[in-house]
Parts: sequence; structure tokens; C-alpha cells
Amino acid sequence: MSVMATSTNVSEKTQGRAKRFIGGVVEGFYGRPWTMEQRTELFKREQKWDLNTYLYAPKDDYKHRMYWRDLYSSEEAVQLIALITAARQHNIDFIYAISPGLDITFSNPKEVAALKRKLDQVRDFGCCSFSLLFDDIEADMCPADKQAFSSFAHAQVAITNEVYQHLREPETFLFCPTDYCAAFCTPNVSQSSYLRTVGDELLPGIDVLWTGPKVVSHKISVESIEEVSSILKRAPVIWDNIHANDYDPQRIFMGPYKDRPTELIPKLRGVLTNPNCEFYPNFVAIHTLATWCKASPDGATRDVEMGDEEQDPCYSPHKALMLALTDWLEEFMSTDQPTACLKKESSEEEPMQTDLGEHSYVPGPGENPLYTAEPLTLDDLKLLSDLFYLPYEYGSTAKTMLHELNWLKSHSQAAAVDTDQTAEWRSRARQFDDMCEAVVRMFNRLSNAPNRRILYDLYNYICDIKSGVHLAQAYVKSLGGLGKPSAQLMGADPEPWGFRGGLSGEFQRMLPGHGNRDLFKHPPKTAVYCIRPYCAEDKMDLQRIFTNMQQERRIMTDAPLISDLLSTGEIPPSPQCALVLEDDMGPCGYMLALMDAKAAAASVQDTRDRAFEDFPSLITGQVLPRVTDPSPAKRMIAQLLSTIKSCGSKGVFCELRHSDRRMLDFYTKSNSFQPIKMDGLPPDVIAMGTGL
Ligand code: GDL
Repeated sequence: MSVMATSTNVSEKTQGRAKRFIGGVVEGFYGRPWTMEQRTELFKREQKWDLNTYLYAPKDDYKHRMYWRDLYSSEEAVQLIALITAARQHNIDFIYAISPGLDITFSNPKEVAALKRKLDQVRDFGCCSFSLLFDDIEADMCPADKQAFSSFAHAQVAITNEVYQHLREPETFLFCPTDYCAAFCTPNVSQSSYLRTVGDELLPGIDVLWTGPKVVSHKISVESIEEVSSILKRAPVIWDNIHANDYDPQRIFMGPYKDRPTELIPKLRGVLTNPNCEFYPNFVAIHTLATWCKASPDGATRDVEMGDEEQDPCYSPHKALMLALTDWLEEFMSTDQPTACLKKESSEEEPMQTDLGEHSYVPGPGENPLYTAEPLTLDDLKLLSDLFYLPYEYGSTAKTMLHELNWLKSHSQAAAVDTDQTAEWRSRARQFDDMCEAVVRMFNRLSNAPNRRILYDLYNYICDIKSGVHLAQAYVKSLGGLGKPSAQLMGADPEPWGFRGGLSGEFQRMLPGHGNRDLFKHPPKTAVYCIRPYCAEDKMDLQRIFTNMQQERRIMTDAPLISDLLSTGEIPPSPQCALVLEDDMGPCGYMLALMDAKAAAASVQDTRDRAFEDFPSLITGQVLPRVTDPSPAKRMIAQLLSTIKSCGSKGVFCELRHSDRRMLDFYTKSNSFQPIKMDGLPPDVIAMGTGL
């Protein structure tokens, strides 16, 4: 077997000729492959939107991967020929991919012959472009291959070069490496010996697929592409998994192509999107990619209107989305289903649906009027896209709903006792309810849209989000006292939709990191807090925080506690016992402590007798309501307790007014502080303490 192939006249033919940018779709996901009819529909769309390529690589198609050696039967041949012909008719380059990596023995000539035989068969069907994929396979070679090749990369490259030459160096020939993203490279991209071998040994006419920094890349930067191009010695074709959903049955992505600057275009050989498994909901994914591919940073075909000056002068994801949704709305409203679906052969795929238009029933006097559905709107589709946006980002409405639910949850107790807050809480609860209703209305209008195929692909997802929103809506009502503590959420014998997610959901909830990677709960902006030692300049800020919190809770401090005097600065904290919490808006909380509370009490003539023997030290603090995350306060307390303990104190207490629900709740939920009996405290004050 020839291990190193050399360049021939054929490749020289293509040298110097600018190759066109590859733009299109890879059907490269796991699960049920698309039907022939859907693929043909795809070619039509691609042509209409100026995309030029389709890569045939359905992971679970028998003869693409698992049974890669098997030739196609005559029935299958008829179908493939029809597909290849349809692609040609629509000016789409049909690339046939094969994935032999699960079990091929690279060093066995019979295996290489089987691969060539299979690709020859597809070439005879009229296919001119090919691809060898080595993604998602074990990187270990069998003993025979270990003997024949110095590395896995050498084995893959040798067979790829050989097949490429056997097929006479097709103009388009793609190779998918096993290390197809930066995260898979050891130790990193520029030092990867695997990629170096590919770069050095793979014939120059073969292009390499690359998914970016990760399998599903949030962003793809120009620098990252320059880095990988340098080691591969060629510009990669991006296999983009941004809209792929085969890894999570509850998610589907209908946000715009995004976070890939158009400056990338001249640095890439192409982009192929591997989208959602469901064919019809990919309208947005493919339409917006097409818009992106047309955005040219050199200014030649630059559409000024399209740009988003702040982000990318040539492309705005929002505008691209609105263009896509406007076109999609038309498709939703069309009953123009290909006639094949009513024919017998495809009746398994689609239920019977006939147009009743001409003979529709007219109700008589006194009868129920016929049900007429409200038509779907562009706003409905915008909402749909917002709820199912992108893998690392929710759309704007989804973000607002989560934010509002979180606020309503965390402010329900304060609102229950404070009339000003009650008004705000109720108004925001009403707005939240309206947003939930909009989701239900969208669901109803979608369910009534004439184009049933799109609906059926979306149905599970929209049903799921409707139930989720419905539960949240009921919960907010119960928080505001407008509904019973939701039977759906907490009843003794709830229906199964009260505990959704099945076994997989159970497992997820039991794992320690559950929720850690939540897209909403950890937005980068609010996650950054700084805890630092108190300094003299902080005095005014601390007083302001203290007074704000007192006023908010309408507390009169004519009989101040030692804690109050500590907060106002009238009693100084003990050395190293004062911490300030800051966020990007400035100081937002503090924690102060006194090692010897008895001495401090005496210094201000506070003679109330307390349990100072067991709890000689005191701690106090406040955190503004904008800090919804309890962890910064926990950290400050932990740090102070540790300082106090290291100074020899045997216990710490705090004094809390009943109206200070936030801190009360906080200490109650902490595992260490317990209510303690302290004589002499005013009736609205309770003490909690912890031994050290
Ligand atoms: C992958 C697979 C792809 C799958 C995607 C998303 C590549 C090259 N291969 O790793 O088949 O659809 O993840 O799950 O991306």
C-alpha cells in the first residue's frame, strides 16, 4: 500500500484557480436521517438562498458508517441517483461522505479496496465530490495498523490520499480529522502532532473540516482560524454545530447564525452547518447562514443596511433573523404540501390531510359558529425563536422571563409585608403572567397554522415549553396568593407532567454540579463580586447601605443595638474583622465583627445582660437587594468566623430584627447559626449564635 501519495497533474489543474467559497449544509447528525423528499426541498432552498453545497453524512444511515463496506442495492441506487441528479439540477454540489473509522483496518489492502469499490459505485451514480470522515471514533489502532503506521494520523492520511488519487483528485474532497476541534487537540492546536501530520502529509487539494474551539463552538474567532490554518497548511471548512440538537432531546435551535465575525470569510474555505435533526425548523439556521455567507468584509458586495456597526459592519444577527422569520411566516401559512404526501407510497410518513376548502360546512341558525383560528404572526415566530434560540444563549424574551421569575421569587416575602413593594411585585407579576399568556397564544396559533409539517417537527418542543411556562405561571400566582400553593407543583399525587424529565432528569438533579452551568443563573455580568478589607474611606458607603436597608424595612433606631452602632461607625470593628462587598456598581454589602461584644456594650453604656459567656463575639452585616446570589454573604461570614476563631473566641452571635427578613432568612438557612436565648433584647429582636 502506498503510504505517501504525490501530487499529480490533476491537482495542478486546480492550482491557481480561485475556488468558490463552500457554503451550505452537512447532514451530519445522529438519529433519523432526513427523507429524500426533504433533501430535495433543501436543494431548492439552498439554490434560492445562494448556498452551493450539501454534504451527505447522516451518522445513523446504515451504509454511511456502520455498514460502510456494503454496496447500495438497486432500489437504493435509484434513490441516490435521483438525489444526486436533483442536487445538480439545483446547482448544488453533492458531496458523498463515508465514515469507515469505526472498524476499518487501514493496513489491510482488502479494506482499502472495499472503500474504493463503494466510492466507485457512488461515482457511477453521478457524484463528483467526496469526503472521508474520521470523527467520533476510538483513537486507538489495532496491532496490525500499529505495525504499519507510525501514528493514527499517518494511517488516516495515507488512506485518504490514496482514495483521493484513486478518484482522480476530485475538485471537492473533504477530510474530517479525529481531532476536529481545538478542545480535542493535545496539548493544544499549534503543538498537536496529529494536526501537524495532517497538515504536512495530506495532499494539498484535500480540504479539512473543523468545528472550531469546541464540538459546539460558542464563538469562532479569526485568531483561532489563523492558528489552525497555520498547522493544517490550508484554510479549513467549518463544520458548524451551532444549530445541532442531536445531543439533547429537549432543545432545538431557531436563533440566527451568530458569533462568527464575517472577517472569517476570506480566511475560510467554507462553512457547512450541521443543524437540528428536524428538517423543517432549520429554516432560520440555513437562511441566516446564507445571509452571513453573502456578507463580504471586502466591501464589494457589502450591504450597508445589513451591518450591525457595533458588532460586525457586514452582518447583524438580529436583522438576519428578522429576514428569515419574515420568509418563514409565509411558509407556515402555505398549504402547498408536495403532492407526494397524499400518494400511497409515502402515506406512512404523513397522515392524510385534504383540503376541505370547497365543501366546507356552514353552520345553521342557532348552531355553534365554526372555530376559526387566529393567524400566526411575525411576533409569534420571534417569540418561538427567542424561546429556542442558541445553545449558549436564550433570546431576549426568554431572558426577560427568567429574570422576572427570579425577581418575583426572591421578592415575594418582602412584598408580603411592605405595601410599596407589594404594588411593584403585583405589577411585575401581572407582566409575567402576560408573557406566559403570549407563549400559550403562540402555541395555539402555531397549532392552527396550515403547514402541518413544520408544526409536527416542532410539536414536542412547543408542548414542552408551554407546560414549563404554565407551571411557572401557576407558581407566581401561588406566590402572590392568587392561587392555591400549586397543586401541579406540590400535590401529593401529581400528574406526571408535574415531575418532568424522566430518569435522565432524576440523574441530572442528583449530580452535585446540577445547575452550575445554567445559562441564566450565572450571567457573566452579575457573577463578579469582590470581597475586600474595609478601609476608612468606606465609612460613608457602609452608613448609606445600612440606612437604606433600615428605611426599606421602616426600622426606627432610637434604641440602637450594638450591631447598629457597629454599622454606623460609632463602635469600630475589631482589627481584621471588617469586609466590604463590591460589584461593578460599587459597594453593595458589608460584614463587621467585634471580638469582645461585652466590652463594646460597656463602652456605650449598654448594660443589657446577654449570654456573652458562650458567645463573646458579635457579627453583623447587610447586603443590598441587587445582590440576589447568597454566596458572597456566605463567604464574608465564613471568612470572619475563621478570623474570630483564630483569635480564640468560643462563639459568635448576631442580633436580628424580625423585619430584617433577608438576613434572618440567610442565617436561618446557614447550617451553623441557631436561635439562642439572650435576655434583655427588645421584643422585635432575636439572637442567633454559633459555637466555634
Ligand atoms: C459531533 C459529530 C456530529 C454531531 C455533533 C453534535 C462532528 C464532526 N461530529 O461531534 O456528528 O452531530 O457532534 O452532536 O461534529
